Amino acid sequence: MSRTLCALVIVAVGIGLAGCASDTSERPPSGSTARRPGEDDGTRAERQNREAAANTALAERARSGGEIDNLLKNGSFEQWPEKAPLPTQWSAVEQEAAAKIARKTGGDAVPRDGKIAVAITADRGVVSIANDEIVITDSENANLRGKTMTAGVWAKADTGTAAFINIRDGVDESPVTDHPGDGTWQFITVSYTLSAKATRASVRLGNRKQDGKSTVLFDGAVLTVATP
Ligand SMILES: [Ca+2]
Repeated sequence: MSRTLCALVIVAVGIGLAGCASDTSERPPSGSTARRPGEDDGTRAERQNREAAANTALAERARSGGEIDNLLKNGSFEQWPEKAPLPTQWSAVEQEAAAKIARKTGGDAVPRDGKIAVAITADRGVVSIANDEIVITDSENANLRGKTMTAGVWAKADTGTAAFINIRDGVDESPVTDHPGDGTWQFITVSYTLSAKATRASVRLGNRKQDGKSTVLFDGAVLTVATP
């Protein structure tokens, strides 16, 4: 199926890109809104309400400059040696994505937080990074399993459906939240209840424009356990 036809199919039916991409890691992350094991319609709605409320709470705290209990060790990308391809604690999700990721200081790309931001230029597929330090095992961070987590980041993009954030837990992933594309710094959030079998809690930030030219900026990423 051609790329154009794929795009038409997605617009028309609003489904994912299954069957159109050769490499699943390069699909636009659609995320799962499906019912979880053991959930009925009522408990599913309850979870979704809890996640929506957590999004609002984190966004309000970030916009007002309130304190956030951030689990990310390098969410603001300040630890990024000049010659390193990626900020410390962050990895490229797609093969060769590192070539599309740049360290931005001052100038046109004034960082939103501290002195360094990350710029991600679109490729023909999705380009994204994810933090890699929060591993979940029976003996490590096991308390995060089943918890509702909220992630947020300051993002800047001139075009819609480009800059996105979502959460991955090693089993599944959350839906995506996009920057509106109005060219200003906006704090975007996403909440997700981790699987009882989660193996990690990672925030994925990327550019899903797939036009080979649009560049988006991210700074000040946070990941928190949502308070009930
Ligand atoms: Ca920064």
